[in-house]
Amino acid sequence: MDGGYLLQGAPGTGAVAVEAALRLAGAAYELADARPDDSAAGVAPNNPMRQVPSLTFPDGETLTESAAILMRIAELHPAAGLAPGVHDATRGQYLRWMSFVSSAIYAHFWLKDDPSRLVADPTLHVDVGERIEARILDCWTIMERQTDPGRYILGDRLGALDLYVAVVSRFRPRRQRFYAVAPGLGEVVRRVDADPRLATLWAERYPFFEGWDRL
Ligand SMILES: N[C@@H](CCC(=O)N[C@@H](CS)C(=O)NCC(=O)O)C(=O)O
Repeated sequence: MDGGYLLQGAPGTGAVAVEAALRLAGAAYELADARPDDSAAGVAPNNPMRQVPSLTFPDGETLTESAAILMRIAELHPAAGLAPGVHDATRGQYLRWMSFVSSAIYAHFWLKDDPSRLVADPTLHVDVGERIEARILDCWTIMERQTDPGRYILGDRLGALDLYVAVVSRFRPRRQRFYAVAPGLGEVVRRVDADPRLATLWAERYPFFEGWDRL
């Protein structure tokens, strides 16, 4: 790893938000892509939840949980301005919404991606999926109403929260439906999508293919 970071991730997952933060921080990292549910591929040793992302830091510590990883990167690279400082007026809201995206929204995908984990009857799986998507849209609606973005969610500087929302809002029910319930946050994530510093990352790890925002 040569003193850099080692990211266990996969394209089109929350790991892409972590990659975005590392790139904006100017931090060198290596990728070890893995299928999230595949212990043989090496996910389980880093994350017993068999999920990505996990990030091994230059000091050898490995963290799981995307929100914690993003916040830790932000605090280790203060010059990148990815998070408000401890005494900044927006610090509380930063902590609040990072936790919210993780716990109220991202956590749903454990069931959304495989409803049989909690619901045995396969005839109910479509309904479960639709109800989860409705709940996710309710959560984005709440975040939209309780935030007042400038160029970015907490003000004029692109930070970890913007990266997190830009990536997680691409998961189902996809961006078109996100834009419909969260137009203000929608403007922010479009700005993040268009940031030239991230163009290569999106192209390589989460491309904007035809219909990406609804399929
Ligand atoms: N709480 C975790 C959730 C991570 C997560 O759900 N990752 C997905 C990929 S986007 C995954 O690995 N899913 C496989 C699974 O849950 O079995 C985090 O925030 O890092």
